[in-house]
Amino acid sequence: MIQKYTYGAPFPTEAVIGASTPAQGDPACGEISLEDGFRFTCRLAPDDVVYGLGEANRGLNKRGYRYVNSCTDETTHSESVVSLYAAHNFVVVAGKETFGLFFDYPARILFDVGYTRMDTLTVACGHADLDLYVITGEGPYDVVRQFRKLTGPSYIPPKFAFGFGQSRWGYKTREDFRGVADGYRNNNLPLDMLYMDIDYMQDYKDFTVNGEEFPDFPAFVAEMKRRGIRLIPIIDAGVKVEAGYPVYEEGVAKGYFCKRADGSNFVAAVWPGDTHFPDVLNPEARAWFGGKYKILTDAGIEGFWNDMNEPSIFYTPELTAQTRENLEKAFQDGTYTPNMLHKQKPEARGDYELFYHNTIAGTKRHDEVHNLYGFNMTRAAGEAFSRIDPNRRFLLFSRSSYIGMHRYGGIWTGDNCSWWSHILLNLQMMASLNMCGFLYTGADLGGFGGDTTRDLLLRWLALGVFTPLMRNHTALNTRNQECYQFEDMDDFRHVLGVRYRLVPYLYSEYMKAALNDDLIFKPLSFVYPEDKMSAQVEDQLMLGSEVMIAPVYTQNAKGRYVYLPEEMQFIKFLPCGELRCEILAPGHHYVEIALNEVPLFIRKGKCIPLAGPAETVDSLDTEHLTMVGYPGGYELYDDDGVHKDYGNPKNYRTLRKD
Ligand code: MIG
Repeated sequence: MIQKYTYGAPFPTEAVIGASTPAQGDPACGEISLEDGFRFTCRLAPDDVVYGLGEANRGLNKRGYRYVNSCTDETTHSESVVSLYAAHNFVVVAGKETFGLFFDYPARILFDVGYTRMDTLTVACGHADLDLYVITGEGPYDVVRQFRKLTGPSYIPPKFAFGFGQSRWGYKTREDFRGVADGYRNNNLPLDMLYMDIDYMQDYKDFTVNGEEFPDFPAFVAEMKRRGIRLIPIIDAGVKVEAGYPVYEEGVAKGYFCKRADGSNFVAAVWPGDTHFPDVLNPEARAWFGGKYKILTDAGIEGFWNDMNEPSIFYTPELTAQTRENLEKAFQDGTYTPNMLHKQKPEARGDYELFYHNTIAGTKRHDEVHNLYGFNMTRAAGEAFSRIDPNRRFLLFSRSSYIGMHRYGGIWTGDNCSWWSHILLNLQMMASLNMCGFLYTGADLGGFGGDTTRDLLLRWLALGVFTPLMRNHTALNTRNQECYQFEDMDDFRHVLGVRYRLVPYLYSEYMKAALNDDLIFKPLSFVYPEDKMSAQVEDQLMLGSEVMIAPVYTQNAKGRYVYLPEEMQFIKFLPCGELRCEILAPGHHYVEIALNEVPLFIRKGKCIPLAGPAETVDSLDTEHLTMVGYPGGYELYDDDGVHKDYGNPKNYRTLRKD
């Protein structure tokens, strides 16, 4: 059951599209205070687990810390970070009593999950204008599934998006891209996508291409496509202020950019220098900005990643003036410290109080609707794609997001680091994100910030093999991270190869989850509610209905401990191409997993299909699949991967394992 409690005058975020029952008074599961903004409080029993929060730091069980949902460009995801790029305001308290809470509120909101007091959950925000949805059900999984119905179906990418992609901030020239394509193709390393970071643009102007490097961009897109590679360009939120640049001029003429209080266009400096932000909370402006993606789809582009849409701001002219004043004063007072020059975040600086949106609910200052910006930038693109070609799927994922955006695109989890702890964080986030509707998602494999190592990349890829978005991405000036940059390339060829062998299964499970508002990744406790130990497992996940995954995430380890709630078949993909299968009894085991092996576990009585090797998704032979696991059947979903004919019964076929 879903009950909706309305406080004040909520902003229409459009996160929810499903049905709920309006309720009177306050929810029975907690206490509400409206004294100072809004505050929800409830007691947590000692064994209660708190799931959810989607893209957030720390474990699957969110207990023991605080999280501030305020979309932030955060480049160091250390343990103490409280805000990342997204605001996914959904939690499930599971235990003594089980219920889900969705706080549909578009601005900064605090989740204190046993931080101030270990036995207390507090959710607080500045204004008592929100809808609170309280979901009760049979258990956490049931609650999550009801929530997923409430917020609508997840985005479905084209099938090629299940291939492997290579990215790096720093590829600039045609020769850079050709070089990476050669590195993969000439070494028979599978690859489907090459990502274009900001340097493909002319002076960082959205929807432009550097004309000197790419004199005939459609021809270059076609050249790559002939090699089985799709180019996926980045789009940033800010539109460069530059006379003669059509996107800028049109936006100004039509009044589609965010405004200051005095009605002038708000200026924020980002990569292009001064920019204006398209007012994507205004439906007309959103349609206009979305329409610009057609410039690139007309050139043959089939996918995009939307960046900097928290929105990230380096500085504003207002801030620059203010900073100078503060510094001058500090010099005079003798209170100057070098810290004063330290880059603060736009929220702390007050940048988000400097501009306004023309929304469906009237004029709103940005800080009041802050968490909806990335959502609506991506929605702009998603809605535009349905106009450009209603029956075709485009690849689309975003950095910033709010619940509701999952209907329009996926997300990547932003600027992680080449740290072992971030493999585990990647795993844990996958399940939390699925709970919030984000199915097409993944992390920068190998790590974005810092220098990767061969073993870190291999272990991380062995997790990435299972994440719908499988992309190796790294920052400017870091060590080369493409799979052909390391010794014994065979190991990389093997691990990437396992991904392609699994694509029919992963795609099938993705589509079933998307079409039934279900999850691909689940905590073990969702599948084994009776098994007490399962609720404590933080480093393994259930994948689809058949598989459990347990990646190695510590350096120099030769294997790991794993917990099995029931008998399972332990499968290792060996570098020679063979599989090693072993039945393991329920309980704890130490399993050996070499650096060049990919482990997975098949649940008792289940089986999964495997394809033969391939170097692109398009060249996979999905007709001839072999089955592994226990004798029985598997219902495979498959389709052309391009169009939207999801309801066709021909998309299902049953495969058998003897
Ligand atoms: O300020 O476009 O998270 O993936 O490589 C950095 C350059 C801007 C941040 C993204 C990252 C991307 C980078 N961008």
